[in-house]
Amino acid sequence: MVYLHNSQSHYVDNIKETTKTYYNNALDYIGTPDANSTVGNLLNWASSNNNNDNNNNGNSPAWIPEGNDLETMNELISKLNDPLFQDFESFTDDDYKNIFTDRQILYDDVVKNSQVSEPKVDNLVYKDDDLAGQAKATILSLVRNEDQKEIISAIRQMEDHFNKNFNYPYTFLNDDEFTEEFKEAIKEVVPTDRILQFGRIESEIWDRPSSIDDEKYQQCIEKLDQEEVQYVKKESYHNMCRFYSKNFYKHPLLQDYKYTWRLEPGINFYCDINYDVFQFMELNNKIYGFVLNLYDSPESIRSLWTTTMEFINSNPEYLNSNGAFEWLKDNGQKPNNFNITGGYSTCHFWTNFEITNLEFLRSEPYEKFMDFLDEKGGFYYERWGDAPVRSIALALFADKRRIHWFRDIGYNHAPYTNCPKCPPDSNRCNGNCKPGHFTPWKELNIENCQPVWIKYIMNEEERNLY
Ligand SMILES: Nc1nc2c(ncn2[C@@H]2O[C@H](COP(=O)(O)OP(=O)(O)OP(=O)(O)O)[C@@H](O)[C@H]2O)c(=O)[nH]1
Ligand SMILES: [Mg+2]
Repeated sequence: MVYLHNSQSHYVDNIKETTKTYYNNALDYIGTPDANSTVGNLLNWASSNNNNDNNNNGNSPAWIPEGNDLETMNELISKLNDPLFQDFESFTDDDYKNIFTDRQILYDDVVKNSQVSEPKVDNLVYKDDDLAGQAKATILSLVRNEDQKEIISAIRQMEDHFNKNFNYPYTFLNDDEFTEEFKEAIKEVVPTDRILQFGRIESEIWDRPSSIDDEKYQQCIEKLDQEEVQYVKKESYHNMCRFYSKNFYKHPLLQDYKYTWRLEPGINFYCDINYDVFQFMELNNKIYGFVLNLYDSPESIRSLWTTTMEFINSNPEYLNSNGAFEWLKDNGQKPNNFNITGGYSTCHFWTNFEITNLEFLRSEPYEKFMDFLDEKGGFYYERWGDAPVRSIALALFADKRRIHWFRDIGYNHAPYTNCPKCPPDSNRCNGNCKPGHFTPWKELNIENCQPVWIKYIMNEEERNLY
């Protein structure tokens, strides 16, 4: 259940409006025989949030207003205005080199040299347990028909390493109709009892909104193209980033789910995951799980941070006093990124892998933040990615203890890998990847922001969790 503050009935109205938009479109969705009832449920859900009910099946709500006093809010804002290294003006090239070297040593120490098996909690759920496969969760893939081969490879690996034991459903979304060939090909690679949902995203949700000025858009992307911002000339990429930031979790096919695990074409999983990761999230009160975190291309998000601070200055009550602020404010590894963006490290969770508690995305701060960003037009006038957008929201509004690094999940999306070192008696990863080998290109190691997360965000308990 999403928790809403007493005074948020206008927010409920917004949800209802969005719901109605989807309702009007839902009849066209593929593979949604019960579209009417799904949407009916959603409308009930939206109204039921009006009664200020924060009961969440024993689990804490994904977002709780902290009720900080003015002084605390001002302190939090001033932390967000300060760089992590305040004495940076006196830094020499050697100082920067030393920071990076120390961080690489830390990364090696934690990832290359420390053995990892499973989280040391007493509530892991294994395949024959009652709770196995019982989370309200789906594996989610936004994909095109032409990505059939690559998504099938990803599904096979998901099944082999995890889902054969847990039988979670898959949800496939597309801005176009899925072909029969695509759907049949997917059905062929999974067991017959696997639930598969195929949904279409309506063009009014997917396409560039009419509020974007066409001439300005063309001028902006020309300029960013000259700066070699990747994919900036692909309008579909802008659409995808906006969709994954502010809309995917409102899709009717996702309304009954609390968690999604995002799966992209062309990725690799290297290690068996023998416990139910969704139940790990649920039973340990996590709202977000990631495996890799990186620095971003600063030219693609030139005004994202200043826009964010504009939002925060008007809505300081959303800040979490236990947010991952240092991670946002690192200026020791890629100071140019920090300067170009006017104060953001550009550190972000690499969202091609993400396990998300959707209740966080459906919460008031996240939704309001998305509306604010969308109005500014940066998904098109720049090329704001869903990864920095989601990451900033999490680092500002969520308690950092509820964001989990799945150190144990061996994963690759080229050119980066998270590869754990297994104990000698384990064949969980079967030598499929090289422990601690972040990338085959040495010069790309500087793109790794994980050492910042380890050093400044994780506490002793989290470091010893594996
Ligand atoms: N249906 C659909 N899916 C898309 C479109 N563009 C991207 N996607 C999906 O959105 C996700 C991210 O897109 P990618 O092209 O992989 O973006 P990326 O990971 O930044 O880029 P790569 O490094 O090339 O993988 C993937 O799951 C894609 O399948 C599109 O136009 N239509
Ligand atoms: Mg990709």
